[in-house]
Amino acid sequence: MHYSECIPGTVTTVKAGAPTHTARAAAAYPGLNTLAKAKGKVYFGSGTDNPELTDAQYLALLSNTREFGQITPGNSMKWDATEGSRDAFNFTRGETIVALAEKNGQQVRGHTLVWHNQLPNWVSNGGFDNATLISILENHITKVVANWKGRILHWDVLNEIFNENGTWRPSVFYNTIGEAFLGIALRAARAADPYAKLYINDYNIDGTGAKSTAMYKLVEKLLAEGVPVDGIGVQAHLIVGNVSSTLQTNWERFTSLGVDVAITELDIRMTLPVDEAKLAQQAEDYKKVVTACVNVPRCVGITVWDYTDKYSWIPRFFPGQGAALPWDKDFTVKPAYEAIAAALAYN
Ligand code: 9MR
Repeated sequence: MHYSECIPGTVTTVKAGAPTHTARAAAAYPGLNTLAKAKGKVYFGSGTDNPELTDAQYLALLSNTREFGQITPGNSMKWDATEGSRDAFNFTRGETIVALAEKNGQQVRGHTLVWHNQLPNWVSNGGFDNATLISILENHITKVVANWKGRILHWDVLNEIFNENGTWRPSVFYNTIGEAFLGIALRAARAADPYAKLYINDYNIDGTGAKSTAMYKLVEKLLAEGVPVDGIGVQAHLIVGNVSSTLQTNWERFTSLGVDVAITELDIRMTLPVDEAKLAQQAEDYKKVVTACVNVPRCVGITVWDYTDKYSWIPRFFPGQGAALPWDKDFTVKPAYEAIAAALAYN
């Protein structure tokens, strides 16, 4: 039996000679989102991006709510996409993703309001004084968040604010406004949409370490000051064979503060070419991440940073590496898929 026969609307062809054992295994599961919800999670989701939506095979599987109950726009809600020039907003591409999610019955994670990257030149090199930059920041957040008010489950309000050693990452916001920009941003987001849960999102905060401790201490401090923060986003851009053994401990520590944790951009990359041993190790690594989330009650959901290797960001940013996602570039499931499903089903 082919995978395409088992799950209609996902795969239309199976290449002759392609391995089918994992495809058959996948057909034995009811889908990752179904399994995640049965475990008490809010969703299993995927990142996506506007250009990929013209790929019918891609779109059909992305829209399958048995697999994905949540989607995140990979680029189209970022500052460069939404406010390319001052106070001139464009919500078109972001709206395409939100409307798709609503049509499918999926939740949206809004990504991202304040980031040092994909920030237009007019902001980063504008030479604004403190008061002006605060008003620019508040205006951006207020207008973007209000535009999708009531339609966004989580907002990644702050993205990648720490250096690896836990000190503040320099950015036009930090350099001009200082640490106060964090509370200003979070309060503006809460005021514009009281329904959305507000997240601080970062990478390399998977396991314990200096950066994770900095995140923990920041959230503790913000909460003590009455600043609204509902969750910590653990991006989880990981490397095969190199996944921390302290995921659960770290996420328990985060949630002990009274906030949620979401795994927001999960992928586990390998040095190419792909071989069976690497795929097997990758499956083990995915299992580790998913099991840790299952074991932490306030780990609310897992989002892979797109679901197919066809549209992964990894080869563009790390030449010679890739194959980081549970579906390969031909939309065939890898051993990682079965490992995720099993971790959700049996833990
Ligand atoms: O997936 C995004 C890719 O298409 C963009 O080219 C890139 C540009 O910075 O951003 C990628 O997404 C990033 C996310 O917004 C924040 N965490 C790291 C992700 C991978 O770079």
